[in-house]
Amino acid sequence: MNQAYIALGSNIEPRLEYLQLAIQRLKEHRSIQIKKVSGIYETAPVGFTDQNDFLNMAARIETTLSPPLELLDTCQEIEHSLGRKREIKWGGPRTIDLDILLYNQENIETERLTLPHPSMHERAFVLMPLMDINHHLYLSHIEKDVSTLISEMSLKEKEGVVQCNKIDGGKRIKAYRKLKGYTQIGFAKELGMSVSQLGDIERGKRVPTLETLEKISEQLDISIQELEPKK
Ligand code: A4P
Ligand code: MG
Repeated sequence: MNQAYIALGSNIEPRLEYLQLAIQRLKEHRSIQIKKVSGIYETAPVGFTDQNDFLNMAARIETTLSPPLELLDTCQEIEHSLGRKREIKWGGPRTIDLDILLYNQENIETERLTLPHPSMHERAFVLMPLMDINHHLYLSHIEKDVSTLISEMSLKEKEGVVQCNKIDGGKRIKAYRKLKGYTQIGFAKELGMSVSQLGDIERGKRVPTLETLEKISEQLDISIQELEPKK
């Protein structure tokens, strides 16, 4: 059996649905078994930055598809079936992108396929999901494991990659705030923070401190557990 890691990304709505559908198609494929999937991360676009934020995740699979070009064909069929069009030549918006990161320990460089994926080790939106799957995953082509690579990344790179449970926490704060009839400006004032700070929390871009959460829970008269991101 061959072991492979696949990175998935979408930045055209409904993003979550595209990810779910792609995982479902991989699952349904008779030559593929999904062994583990990562959490879902919302990530700022890298490269061509004038486009929507992505949702990214990764999966570890086992497959009898061999050589790896057969797996690439399958990934591209799934992309196509989910409406993927290639309008901007590189790195533009997409309903779904399936990249093969690793296929066993193979090193391949052909026109259609490069393995390991050439930029995987530089991208927080690939490495953070991979770390969910396997902390100690060792990338032999650069002689480092995933957690070391992440620890070497700048805070700025990592900040652009937010686990979705934080987004959910922010959404809940926004929903309760509206329920209680607060405007964003009014509520930010109550909390002693700026509107943009509160906006970042509600969009899941900033993790509220415990102190802020306590204030929010007091103002909205709900338990702090209600506000915490779901684990
Ligand atoms: N190809 C070569 N090697 C591989 C491989 N290991 N896996 C070829 C998959 N495909 C591989 O890919 C172009 C060609 O790469 C394919 O024809 C295939 O034969 P594509 O999917 O058609 O086009 P693309 O995705 O726009 O190009 P590419 O090179 O995959 O772009 P990137 O570098 O992956 O950039 N920011 C965030 N936050 N999250 C993202 O997911 N993705 C990109 C795409 C840019 N910025 C992003 C994200
Ligand atoms: Mg791609």
